[in-house]
Order: sequence, then structure tokens, then C-alpha cells
Amino acid sequence: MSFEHILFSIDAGVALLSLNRPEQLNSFNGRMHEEVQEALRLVRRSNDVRVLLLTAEGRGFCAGQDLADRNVVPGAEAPDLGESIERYYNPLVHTLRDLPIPVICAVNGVAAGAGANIPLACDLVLAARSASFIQAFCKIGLIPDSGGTYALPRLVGMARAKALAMLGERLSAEQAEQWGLIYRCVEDAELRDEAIKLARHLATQPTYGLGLIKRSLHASLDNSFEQQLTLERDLQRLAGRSEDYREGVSAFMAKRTAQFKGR
Ligand code: T3D
Repeated sequence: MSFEHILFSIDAGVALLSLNRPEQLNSFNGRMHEEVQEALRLVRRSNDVRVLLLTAEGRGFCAGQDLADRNVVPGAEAPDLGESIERYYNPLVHTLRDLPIPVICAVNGVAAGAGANIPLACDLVLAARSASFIQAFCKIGLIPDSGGTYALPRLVGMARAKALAMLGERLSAEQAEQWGLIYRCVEDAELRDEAIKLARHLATQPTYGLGLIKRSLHASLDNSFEQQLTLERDLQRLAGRSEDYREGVSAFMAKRTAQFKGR
């Protein structure tokens, strides 16, 4: 498949997926969804990809669904948004969350609607200082989707989640960092370089183990202490059988730099 609305490349273990419909603030139409799905399939199938970096072109990150595709004429049947969510948005955030490698999101500008929640399905979110997050759904009679109602209360608490979702106000990147919605806010001009630096660093690390870390942290949100200890035992068993663990210990003992392979 040739890509029209995204840019996609793989270099030094890092897959870079950049949304590329800047005139529409990278809002999603069907074609862009299909392309993102195809790129994520390539990431999943590749043995070379150790980290995924998601970002976007232009002044915005993503304005959610392209509303031009939802502007029905009076009297016409309402579009089935549930179908769209099942086909596109839910698989997208599921894949980002479940990929067994670190997923970085670099939010380069305004992130609204689904575009504000897709980053929350990623592992490490950097945002440009001028970027902002808007739960725009309430302004058009919708509810936060793409995992927003799951992530928001868990990340910022119920009081702030309700205010964000019901007021649809712009949350600055700085405030998002202070509230714990994202990992870090960086200067605009440095965002891409910082994100690539972080991605390249992680791509040299024991990424199989990093995948197990994300799995265990995700599970902890719904597990009891006992269940979590059992999971830690099981995942540590897997980690302990990895080539990377063997290499990490051997390199430590030999006082040399470890060469991890993500296996
Ligand atoms: O439908 C389903 O499948 C269910 C799933 C739904 C998920 C959702 O995401 S629903 C929520 C959809 N998104 C929104 O409601 C956000 C709409 N956009 C905005 O509120 C504002 O554009 C922003 C706050 C994001 C940015 O404002 P601003 O002032 O910086 O830019 P702008 O002038 O509003 O937008 C720039 C251009 O992008 C403009 O086009 P133009 O006039 O230059 O030709 C605008 O129409 C276009 N644009 C922005 N967002 C969308 C969009 N075009 C289509 N769809 C958009 N979502």
C-alpha cells in the first residue's frame, strides 16, 4: 500500500509514523485510518522495529475525526459512529497499547477529540510547549472515545477528568505535564529531535523486557496486590529467560556496554 496521508519509515530500530494531512489538522478520514492500520501491521510483523514513534506534520497533532465526513444533510440517516469506533479507533488504541515495544508519542501541536486521546494510549508522551489537549467531543454532543474515559480519570483523577470532558477547554502542554497527563513538555523547536533521541536510546535497550514492563503496569490498574505479585513472578520468569537478561548480567560483570537485541 502506498501512503498518501501518513509518512512512515524505519531506521535504526525506530519506526517513525507521522500523520500527514496538515491542512485538516491531521484529522482522520477512512484512508488515513487504513494507512495507519497498515503501518502498524508492518511494525508488528517486523523483527527490526524496537520502538514506535508517533507524531504528525504541520501545526497540529490531530483534530480527531474529520467532521467533513460526518456532516449529514437534514433528514438523512445518522452515521453509525459505533461502527467507525469498532473498525478504526478502538483497534488503533488497542494496538498502540498492546504493542510489546515502547511507543513514544510526540504531540507537535493541538490535539483534539480522538486526537487528544490517542497519545494517552502510548507509553511516553512528549509535547511541544505550544501544543494543547482538547476533549472537544462535548462541544458536538459526543463523549470522549479512543480510551479517553478510561485514561483520563486514571491519569488526572475524576474531578479533572470530568472538567476536561464536560467543558472541552484547552489544556496547555505545560498543564498536561503538571497534571500527569503526559510525561514531558519540551520546547517546540526541540520536540522532534528530543523524541528521536529518546526513541533511539530505547531502541538500544532490552526492549523485550520493556514490553513486559508495560504489560505489568497496565495490568496493575485492575489487579489486586496478590494478582499483581503473581503476574510479576510470571513475567520475571519470562524476562529471566531472555537473551537480553543474559547479556545484561554478562556485560555488567565484564564492565562493558551491553548489546541488547530485544529478545
Ligand atoms: O465520527 C466518528 O467516527 C466517531 C469518532 C469520533 C472521534 C472524534 O474525534 S469526534 C471529535 C472531532 N474533532 C473535533 O471536534 C475538533 C474540531 N476542531 C476544532 O475544534 C479546532 O479545529 C481545533 C481546536 C482542533 C483547532 O482550532 P484552530 O483555531 O487552531 O484551527 P481551525 O481554524 O479550527 O482549523 C484549521 C483547519 O482545520 C480548518 O480548515 P480551513 O478552514 O482552514 O479549511 C478546520 O476546518 C480544519 N479542521 C480542524 N479540525 C477538523 C477540521 N476539519 C475536519 N475535521 C476536523 N475535526
